[in-house]
Amino acid sequence: MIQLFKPTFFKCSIMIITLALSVSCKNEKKQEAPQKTETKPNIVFIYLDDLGYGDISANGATEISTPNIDKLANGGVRFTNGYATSATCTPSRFGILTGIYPWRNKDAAILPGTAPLIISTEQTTVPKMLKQQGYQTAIVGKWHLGLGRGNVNWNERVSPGPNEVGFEESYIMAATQDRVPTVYIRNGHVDGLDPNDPIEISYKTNFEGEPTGKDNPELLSMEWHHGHNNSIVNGIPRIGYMKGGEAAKWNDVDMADHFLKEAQTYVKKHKENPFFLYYALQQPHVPRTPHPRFVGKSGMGPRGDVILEADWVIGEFIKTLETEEILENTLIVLSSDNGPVLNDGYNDDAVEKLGNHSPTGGLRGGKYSLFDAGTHVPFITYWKGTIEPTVSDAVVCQLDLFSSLAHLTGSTEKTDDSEQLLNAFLGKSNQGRKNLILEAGQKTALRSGDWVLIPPYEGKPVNKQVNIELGISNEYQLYNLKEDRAQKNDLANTNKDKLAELTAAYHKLRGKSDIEIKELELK
Ligand code: NG6
Ligand code: CA
Repeated sequence: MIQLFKPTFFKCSIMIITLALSVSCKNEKKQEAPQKTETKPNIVFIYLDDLGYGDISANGATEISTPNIDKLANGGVRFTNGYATSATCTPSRFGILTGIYPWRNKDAAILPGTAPLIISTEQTTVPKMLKQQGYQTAIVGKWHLGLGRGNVNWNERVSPGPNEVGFEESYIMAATQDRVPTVYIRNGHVDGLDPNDPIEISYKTNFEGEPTGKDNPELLSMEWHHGHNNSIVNGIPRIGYMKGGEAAKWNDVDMADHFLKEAQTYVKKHKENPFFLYYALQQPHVPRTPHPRFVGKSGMGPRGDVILEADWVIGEFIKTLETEEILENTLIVLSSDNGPVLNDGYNDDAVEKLGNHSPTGGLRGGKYSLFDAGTHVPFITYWKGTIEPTVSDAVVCQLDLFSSLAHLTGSTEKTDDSEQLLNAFLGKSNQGRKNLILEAGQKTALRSGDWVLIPPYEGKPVNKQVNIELGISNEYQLYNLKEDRAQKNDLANTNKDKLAELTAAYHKLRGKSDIEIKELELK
């Protein structure tokens, strides 16, 4: 073997490296300018839909095994305090792509399939920012941020959409798997549309002669529990009414394989230059339709089966990065748009077959909730050969990816809401953000250090249909997550100082002036 370094040279290099490291550590706090020698790895967001903190074995699940996600978690940074901005899909997706708190946008709430685009085409987004840095950009999977400007004609090019907010290529489902239109859309065009069988969509009224879940139970292969009783596609009753577009309708059971293929093809075609791929999987959102290969495999019914399926496609996707020899040049961020839910509108045994599995991993609440499980989700960063495997307790939010990735790639873009936490994302620092505003159903709470403050709200404390506590109370609630992970002990009455401190911090972050905050204190 050739000896590359003579011992003295080696010693010397170590000294230089140590010196450089100590200088860079000292500069860490001050350093705001983008990195001088920017690096441009491929960047992939693997974004799951409704996957809970406790749904992966890397986070402690014992009843289900997710070896491929675990490989990323155990070979990268596994965040124990990683957050989506919101407890539902649309606002979280708005947050991760814009770096702006979704509660600043009144339209960032669960959208119907006919909703107009809620990201301004003027807005800087993660893909736009990366495009400016020379990246190729694409989305494959779930969109759910609206399309068009209202009254979309699905038989022409649907625009504006992902391609108008920074994605050079898009292959998406418009909203959710349980909402019409149940078709894939490539760069604004419905994939496989027969012009002689045009698509019509309405979220108000059915089209004459079309069967519905409500009136035609005999046509159903999956029973609805609440909502989900409009048009029937592939035996599954959906939200919203659809007519036409037969040839273009997706096949639910191979959706995961279908998106995987798109993602793999994209990688193979674009690997020569840096790319950003937002790979937004549909699992384990309802309707849960595992491919026959996975049916019955989890023993937990379809919800468990589609988690295994998601884990498998993630494994296949990583294999592609490996065989294309770009895994070591790819930063992967894996997370979920919101916390878990069992019965989200279909009778699919998610409750009945749960057994001892805890999708929240012991956190309180779930999807839709201001309690922690609504937004506290699996969060992993992985970059083979660059990120050292570690577990991080830093509080990080998907919102922070915008400024952090800008910093990584040499862009000066940032937003007020998105904190630059690149060192935390790369596992080099345990320093996360101090304060984070969390959102559920357009109500907000504050995570501050180990503490959570939930302000008083009117409304039902429990969503009975999904059987989830929403975190709503007409009193302030205060929890210390470090001592009380399950939010069982409300300390609002016993720790008045902390309550006052966090209340002031919360109102300040939500934009109240000092005078308004004083007035609130006096009440
Ligand atoms: C709710 C749906 C639920 C799910 C959710 C969106 C009903 C009764 N419930 O309105 O099934 O589709 O919207 O989920 O219709 S999300 O993860 O995309 O935010
Ligand atoms: Ca979701």
